[in-house]
Amino acid sequence: MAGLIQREGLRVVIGLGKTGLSCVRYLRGLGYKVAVNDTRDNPPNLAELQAEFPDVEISLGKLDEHLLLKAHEIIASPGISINEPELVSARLNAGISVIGDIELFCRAVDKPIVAITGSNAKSTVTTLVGLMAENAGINVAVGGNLGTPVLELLNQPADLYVLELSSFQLETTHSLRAAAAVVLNISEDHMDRYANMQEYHKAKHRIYRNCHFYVTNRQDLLTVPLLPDMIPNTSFGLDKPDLNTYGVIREQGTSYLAKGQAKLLATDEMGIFGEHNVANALAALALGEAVNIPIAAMLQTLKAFTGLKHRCQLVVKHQGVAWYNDSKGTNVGATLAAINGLGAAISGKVLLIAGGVGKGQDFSPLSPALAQYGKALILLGEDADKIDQAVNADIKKVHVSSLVEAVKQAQQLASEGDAILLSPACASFDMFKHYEDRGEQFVLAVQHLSR
Ligand code: UMA
Ligand code: ADP
Repeated sequence: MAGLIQREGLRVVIGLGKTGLSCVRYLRGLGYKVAVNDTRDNPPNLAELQAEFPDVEISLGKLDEHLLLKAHEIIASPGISINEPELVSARLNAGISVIGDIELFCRAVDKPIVAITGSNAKSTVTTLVGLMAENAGINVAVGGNLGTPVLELLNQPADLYVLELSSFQLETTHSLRAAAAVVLNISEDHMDRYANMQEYHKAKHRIYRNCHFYVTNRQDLLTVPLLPDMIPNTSFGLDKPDLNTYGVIREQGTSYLAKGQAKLLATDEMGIFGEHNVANALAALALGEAVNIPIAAMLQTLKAFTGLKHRCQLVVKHQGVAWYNDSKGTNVGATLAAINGLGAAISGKVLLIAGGVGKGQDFSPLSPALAQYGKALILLGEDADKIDQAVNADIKKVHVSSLVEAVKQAQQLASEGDAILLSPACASFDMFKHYEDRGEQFVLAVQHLSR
């Protein structure tokens, strides 16, 4: 009976991006009355929504307090802050619950969920765990912040779900009971949405609530939850592992992924490179083991997987200079991993192309890595000046107004053995549609030069 009563209440979906549309479809499929509110005048998916659901009320241009107050429950897309005054008022003054699509998903699903968050490496680790399960013959569905809204995963039943969850998605989730949960790492990001690092940290740690097993990064204490010791857990790190934890054993010049004293795979047999990806592989192994993915399938996956597009991807080697596309490097932590990983692996120096929308970050942590490995810093986009002022390293700094110009400048400054790295440490939407667009434009410009 409770279900029937609930279905009578209006659901207001905020946002008409991918998430919003998937929520409307899901809720309408269950028989709920739905209205949509988007702060944009012309949001994506508007025509599609109107064609599919002509009777759904749509309110555009601002948060519509009047409509929100009529809701039984509000479903907010991750792109809208739940701290907007209209949403705070709906929650606190009118007692209306504000949830997200992940919450709807968790209420509907009784199969195990592997839940993955972190400032960086979420997509890589999520993809790895998904492929490991698939290669083991498990009926797995993979989605979340990675790209496919979770409610779309319900269209095809699965025995295991592997979800990438952002801090925004976790803020509106209450019923997650992950079979295995991880915060991979924490470094500054999204400071335009959080008052401070503590708030961001708190949002990320919601992933551990009611989990059955958790994995932490023992070299990043911000990933360790304050949970009772009775909850089974393990850790990963680039150091030598303790009994039952994951780490790296180094023997006669070779490094091995290891669990306890057991050597599992030489790191140079992995398809992805760099120390950060060794950490990512260890995290994936720990999560996979927690949901019983056989080790043979996991190791096979680590050998075969060569990485996702736009993450430290080699574009071309031209006249002894290697060009890398790390357009997904949208925060300082990711860019640092790329500079340090590449810098240690090449004979020459790194020329970094960076800049865009900095989301309120402090860029000064880039200084030591650039001082050690950098030759030039080529800056573009909204926060180019901020990066310039924050980076204190004895390297050449050049300002450009387009990516094509950045590529030309980089080519002129590079010499044999160097690597040119697009890893902006910033979001892309001041100059590009999204990070994929930025990466693709970079690849095109590089290919044009090397023809
Ligand atoms: N927006 C408005 N007004 C609104 C609603 C949204 O202006 O009323 C704007 C937002 O500020 C944002 C844009 O619209 O710039 C998109 O927001 P959205 O919530 O509609 O986004 P979706 O298209 O539904 O995509 C979201 C995730 N986007 C965000 O969190 C911003 C996607 O992650 C995710 O793949 C998708 O759901 C499926 O789960 C993208 C992302 O950038 C990749 N995530 C951030 C990150 O990885 O750093 C967290
Ligand atoms: P996310 O989904 O969290 O953004 P991705 O796997 O897409 O993570 O990688 C994003 C960026 O972070 C890329 O630039 C990638 O090179 C970098 N990266 C990958 N793994 C790590 C790690 N363990 N630590 C820091 N940066 C990383």
